[in-house]
Amino acid sequence: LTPSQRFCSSFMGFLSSKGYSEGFKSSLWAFGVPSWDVFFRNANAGAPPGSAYQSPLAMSPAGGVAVPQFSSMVAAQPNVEKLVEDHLAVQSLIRAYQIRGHHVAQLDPLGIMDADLDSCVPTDIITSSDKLGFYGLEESDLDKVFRLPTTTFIGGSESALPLKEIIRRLEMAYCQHIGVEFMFINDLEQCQWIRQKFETPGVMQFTLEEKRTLLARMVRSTRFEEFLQRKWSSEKRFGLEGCESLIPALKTIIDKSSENGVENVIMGMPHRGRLNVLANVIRKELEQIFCQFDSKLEAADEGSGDVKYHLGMYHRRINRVTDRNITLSLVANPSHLEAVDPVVQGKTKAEQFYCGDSDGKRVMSILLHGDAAFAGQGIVYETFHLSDLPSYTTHGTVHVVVNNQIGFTTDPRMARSSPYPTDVARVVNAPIFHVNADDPEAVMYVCNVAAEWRATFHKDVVVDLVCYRRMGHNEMDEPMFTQPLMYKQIKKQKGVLLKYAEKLIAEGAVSRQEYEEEIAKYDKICEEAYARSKDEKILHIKHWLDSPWPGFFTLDGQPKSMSCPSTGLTEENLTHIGGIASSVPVEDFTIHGGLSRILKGRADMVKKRTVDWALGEYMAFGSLLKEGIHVRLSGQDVERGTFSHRHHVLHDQNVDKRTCIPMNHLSPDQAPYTVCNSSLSEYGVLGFELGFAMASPNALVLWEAQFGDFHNTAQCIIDQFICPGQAKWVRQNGIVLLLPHGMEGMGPEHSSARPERFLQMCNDDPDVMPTITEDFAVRQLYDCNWIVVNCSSPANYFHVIRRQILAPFRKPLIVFTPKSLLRHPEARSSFDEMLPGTHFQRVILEDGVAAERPEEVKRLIFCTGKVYYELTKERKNRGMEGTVAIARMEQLSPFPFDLVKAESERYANADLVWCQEEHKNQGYYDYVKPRIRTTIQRAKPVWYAGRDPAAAPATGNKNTHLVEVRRFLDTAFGLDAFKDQQ
Ligand SMILES: Cc1ncc(C[n+]2csc(CCOP(=O)(O)OP(=O)(O)O)c2C)c(N)n1
Ligand SMILES: *[C@@H]1O[C@H](CO)[C@@H](O)[C@H](O)[C@H]1NC(C)=O
Ligand SMILES: [Mg+2]
Repeated sequence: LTPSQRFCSSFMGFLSSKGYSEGFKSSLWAFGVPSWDVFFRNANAGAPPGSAYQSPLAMSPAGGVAVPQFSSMVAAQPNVEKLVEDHLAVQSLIRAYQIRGHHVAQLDPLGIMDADLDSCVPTDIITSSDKLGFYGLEESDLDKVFRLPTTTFIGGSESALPLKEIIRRLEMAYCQHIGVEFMFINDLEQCQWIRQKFETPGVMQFTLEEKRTLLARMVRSTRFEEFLQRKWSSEKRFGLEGCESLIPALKTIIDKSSENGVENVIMGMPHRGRLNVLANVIRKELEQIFCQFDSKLEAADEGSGDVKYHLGMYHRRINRVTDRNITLSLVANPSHLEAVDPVVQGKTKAEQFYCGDSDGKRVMSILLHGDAAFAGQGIVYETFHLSDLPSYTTHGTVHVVVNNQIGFTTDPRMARSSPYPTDVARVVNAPIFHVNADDPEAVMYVCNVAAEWRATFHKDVVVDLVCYRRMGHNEMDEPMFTQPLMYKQIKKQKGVLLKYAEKLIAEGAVSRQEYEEEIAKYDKICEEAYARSKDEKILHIKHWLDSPWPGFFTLDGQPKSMSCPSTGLTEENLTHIGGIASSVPVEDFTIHGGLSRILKGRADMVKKRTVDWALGEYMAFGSLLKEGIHVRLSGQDVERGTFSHRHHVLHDQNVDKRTCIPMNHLSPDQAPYTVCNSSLSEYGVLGFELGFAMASPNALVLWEAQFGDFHNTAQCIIDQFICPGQAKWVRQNGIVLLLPHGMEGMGPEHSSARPERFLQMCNDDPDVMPTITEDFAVRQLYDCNWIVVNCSSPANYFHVIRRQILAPFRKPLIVFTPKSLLRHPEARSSFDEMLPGTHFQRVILEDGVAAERPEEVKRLIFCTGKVYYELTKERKNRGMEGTVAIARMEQLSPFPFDLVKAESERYANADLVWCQEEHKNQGYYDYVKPRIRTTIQRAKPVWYAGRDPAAAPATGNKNTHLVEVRRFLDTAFGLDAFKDQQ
C-alpha cells in the first residue's frame, strides 16, 4: 500500500465510525477539495505513515505533521472537523433529494392524493429549517458556501453555492411538478445524464413557438373530447378528460424521436383516450372515426361490438415539426389490458429486422398504460424482461402511463402494494419520470427527455402522467357512488387547457383572441369532418389495418389464387439440406462427442434417403430459407430442443460462447434463420411472436412451448388474438404453435397440450356437411379461423410447415408435436414422401392388407398422432391386419369431411371407431364425433375407444397408465366391446 492508499482506508474507517454510509463515502471522492491533492502529494512524498494518518481531521497545526499546505489550510479554518462534516452533510442532503425528492414533488393535479401513496415527507428532505438538524446543520449554516460534488449539476457553471441556494435549486429540480425516480439505476453515466437534464438551472425553458404549438395541441386534445361529448352525449368513449396533456406528450415523444432519425413508430394502448390518439396523434381522418358512432357499420364489416376501442391503424405522413416522413401505427388490441404490450414489441422487432435496423435507430415502440393495469397485470413484467434480450430487444420502449389515480371504481391503495404504479419498470433499471399532467410544459419537458434517453441509451423509460379522470370510468358511469370526495374536488377543478391558456395569456405569449381563434379553427375542422362522415356510406374496415401487407393480396383484399402448390422438394435440395443438417459448416469447431454421433446418424439417414422428425423439420425450415423466407423459431430452450433432438445451434466445446447455426450456411442468398431460446415466459413470448408474424406474410414464425400444457399461461394471446384475430380485426396471421403432446406415462403435468380447447374454438360447423368442390381443401382453409394438426410422420410435418408459406393466405397453425415419437424407429419418412408433387396429407388412409380387400374389413379405426403406432402394433399382435383398417386424421381442423367420407364408404361393412389415448372429455373425441356422424349421415354409430373421462390429463402412476393403455386397445380391437355405449 502506498501511504495515500493507507490514508484513504483509515479515513474511510473514520467516516464509518462517524456513522456515514458507503454511498456517502464513495460520493466523497467527487469532493475535489484541492488541499486533498496536496495532502496526498505529501503523503506520497514520504511523510511518515501510521498514526499520524489515522485521524487526519483531528490534526492540528501543533500536531507536528509535515504537511505544510494542509496545515496552513487547517490554520485558516479553526474547526476542520466541523467543516468536513458540514460538507459531507451537504453532499448527503443533495443525494437525499436525488433519491427521495420525488416523494414530495407536487404530482397530483387535484392536490388531494399522494402519487406514492404516502403522505410522509422523508426526514432528510428539508421542508423547514429545523429539519437541518438531521444533518447536524443549523440555520446559521444556510448562508455558508459549500463546494458542490461532481454528482450534481445544480451549480450550473458555479462550483460552490450557499446552502440556502443549494436547497432551493434541489427543490426546483426534484420537488416541483416533476418527480424523477432514477437513483436505483446501476450505471453512473446514465445517472449523470439524468441529473444533468433535471438539475441544470433554467433547463426547463421553452421558446414562444414551442409554447404556442403546445397550446394548439392542448386545444385539439380538449376540443376533440368536447366535440364527441356534444355530438354523442350518450355514447361511451372512454374520454381523456383530466389527462388532455397525453396528446402533446405523445406528439413530443414522436417529434423528438423523428428528429433523432426514427421513421416508424409502433404503438399499443388501452381504451382511455384512444379515439383522441387516433385523431390527433396518428391523424386518422376524423370522418372515419365519427362514422363509427353512427352505427352504419355492416355486421360483416364490423367484427365485434365496441370496435372503435380495439381496431388497429396504420398511417404514413409528414411530421410537421421535423418535415420528415413518419409511419405511425396502433396495434389492434383486445379488452384485456396490457395484453398488447408484447405484441407491439414483436411487431416492432420485426419491422426493425426487415429494414435492417439492428440498433433500433429507425423503428421504435411506444406503449401506453393505465395506472391500475400497469401495476396489476403480470404481462407488463414479462414484457419488461424481454426488453434487453438479444433476440427480443426493440432497443428501448417509451412507456406512458395515464395515471388517473383510479382503476374503474378502485382506489390505488386497493390496487397495488408498491408506492407508484410504475415500480415494475425498476426491474430493468428504466428511469421513471412522474409528472403533474396539469402542467403541460413539465409534461413536454419530461417527454423530450424520455425520447432523448431512448435515443441515447436505447433502453426503456417511463413517463408517469399523474392526472385525474373527470368523468366516470366511461361517460355513462357515476363516479360519486364510490369516490365522492375525489369527485367533489374534480368538479371544482379548472380544465388544464384553460389553466394553460390563462398562463400564456398572462405571460403575453398569446393573446386571448389568438387562443379563441385556435379553438374556433379546430371546432370547424371537426364540424366539417362530421358533415363528411354523414356521406360515408359505410365504414371501410380496410382503413383499420395496423400492418398492410403490400403485394400479398389483390387490390380488393382477396388471395391471389385459391390453390396451394406442391410442398415437395427436389432430391437435390433434400440431400443438400440434409448435408448441412449433419455437418459443422465452420473450421476448427469442436462439438460435443454425443452431438457428433447425432450428426453422423443424420448423415446415415440422408444416405438412406430417410428423415426422422428433427431432420424433417430441418428440411422444412432449410428449404424455406433457401426460398428467401425468413424463419424465426422462439421459445424456451428451442435451440437445442427440450428433448435434445433439434440442435440448431452448435456450441464449441473449447471456446466459450462460440456458436454456429448451420442453417445459416445453406446458401449465400438465403434468408436469415433466427432460432432463440426465450425468457421463461409464455404469455410474453407468444404475444411477441404473434406481433412478429403480423409485420410480414413472408416469414415463418414459430413459437414452441416447452411442453404443450404450458401454453395455458399464454391463454389470453390464444383466446383474444390468435383464435379470433381475423374475425375481429380483419388481420390474417400465420403464426405456428408447436405444442409437445402425448400420453407417455409422465403424469398429469407435461402430458396434454389440451387439444380439446383448440378444437372447441374452431369455427367449422359440426352439423352441416359442406359441399365438396374441387378446391374444397383450400377453400376450407381459407374460411377457418385456424388450423389444428397432429402429424404422425416427419414428412407430413414437413409438408404442413411448408404449406404455411406456400398457401396464398395466412392462418394460425396449431401443431401437436411428438415427444417419444421423435425417436420412434417407425416414425420416419422416406425422401419419396417429400419429392415434387407430394403434399400434406390431411388424412393418411389405410394402405396395408386391409385396403386390398375392403369388403372384409370389420372395423375402421380413425385416430390421430402417436396412438397410431400403438394401434398398428396391437393389430399386428392380434393378426387382424386384414379385418381392421386404421386411418390417421392428420389435420383435425378444418375437418377433412371429404376424405373421411371416402374412407368410410370404402369400408362399407366396417363399424366406425374413434380411438384416442387421451381421456374421453379431453383430446379430440368431442370434436370429431359429431363431424364423423355428419359425414356418414348418421348411418352408423361412432364408437369410442380411449381413456375414461377424468379431471386430470393423466394418471401419475406408471402402472395405471399401462393398464389404461391395455384397456383402450382391448376396446379398440374387441369386436363386441361397445355394448355399454349408446
Ligand atoms: C385483463 C383485464 N381485466 C379487467 C378488465 C376490466 N377493466 C376495464 S378498464 C378497468 C380499469 C382500468 O384501470 P386503469 O388501468 O387505471 O385505466 P383507466 O380506465 O383508469 O384509464 C378494468 C378493471 C380488463 N379490461 N382487462
Ligand atoms: C416522403 O415519402 C414520399 C413517398 O413515400 C416521398 O415522395 C417524399 O419525398 C418523402 N418526403 C420526405 C421529406 O422525405
Ligand atoms: Mg386509471
